[in-house]
Amino acid sequence: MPPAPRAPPAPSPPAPPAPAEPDDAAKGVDPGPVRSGRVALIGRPNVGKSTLLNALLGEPIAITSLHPQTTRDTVRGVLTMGETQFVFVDTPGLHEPRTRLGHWMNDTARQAARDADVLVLVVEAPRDGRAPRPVEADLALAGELPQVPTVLAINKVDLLKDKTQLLPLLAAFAGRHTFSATVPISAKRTNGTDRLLREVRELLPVQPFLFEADTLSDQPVRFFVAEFVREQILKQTFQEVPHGVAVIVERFDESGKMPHIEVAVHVAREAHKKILIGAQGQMMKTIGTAARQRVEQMLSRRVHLQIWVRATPGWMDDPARLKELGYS
Ligand SMILES: Nc1nc2c(ncn2[C@@H]2O[C@H](COP(=O)(O)OP(=O)(O)OP(=O)(O)O)[C@@H](O)[C@H]2O)c(=O)[nH]1
Ligand SMILES: [Mg+2]
Repeated sequence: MPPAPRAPPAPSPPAPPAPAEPDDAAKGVDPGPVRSGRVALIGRPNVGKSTLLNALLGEPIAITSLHPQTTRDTVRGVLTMGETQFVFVDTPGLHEPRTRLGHWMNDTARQAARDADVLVLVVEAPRDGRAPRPVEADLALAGELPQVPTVLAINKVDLLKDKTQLLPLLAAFAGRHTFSATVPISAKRTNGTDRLLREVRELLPVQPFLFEADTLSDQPVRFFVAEFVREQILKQTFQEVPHGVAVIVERFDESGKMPHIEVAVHVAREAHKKILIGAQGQMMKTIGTAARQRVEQMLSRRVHLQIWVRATPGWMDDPARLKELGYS
């Protein structure tokens, strides 16, 4: 199984042409030493970590949604710009867990933070018309970060007209952790991301690249296929259905003309199976078509995608099932 390619499938995942840094060499400016390292994006659910990963990479590899706890496992994306290689690690949102799955997600995020060379703590800007106070849970999170160089990214500033409202936040966060820089951003509009990259670069260790310069992700295609199916389920269903869904690729056969992929969708209740399949299978058809198109876009080739829905009650609290589904 090849890692995630951009186009076409290849043993290592090709990335787009390196985004041009200001051409320092042409201007006779020393571009500085080669730096690289792991940069973990940490924060509460729904603050926009995955949207930020996609904005930084210029490729939508991480799934995003209106629902909190969209990201379940780390998603790694590599960005190579000139003399710098950023290995971004998107993480599950840290939350009060109610299931074994939730505990595993939190453990995964905390481990990614400990393994990182640089952290980006992502928090939300206050909205217009609301008190310009930091969210207490964000402050608590800042207080428990490991001692790793950290940039504070205040996201969703597109929703805030009066930017002076950010000032009380800066002081509050500075009281909980040492931040090397604070950068207001809008991940959705790709605003502030250039400055964020410059701040992070300064904190990366001087060391050779960790991956080939054209790598987009070191995770396999089958990981992204499962994620793209889950993304469509998140988009099409509501309430408890999306939280109770796990997706696993059961077959990825590349022996024929077109890759043949079979995916199992596990739902937490029998009733959810009916919802997902829909009247005359219409819901599953919509999900399957959209997911197939995303996979084809990533692989730059057509694929055959078959989806099976299975009721697996209680999987989110069953250690054996969690292991089978890759959450262990
Ligand atoms: N207005 C606005 N919305 C944003 C911005 N960034 C993200 N969002 C929205 O916030 C919601 C959550 O975004 P995600 O990127 O999935 O958030 P996340 O932090 O990865 O969430 P989890 O995976 O659940 O931890 C989505 O509806 C995004 O479109 C932003 O800069 N501005
Ligand atoms: Mg996410």
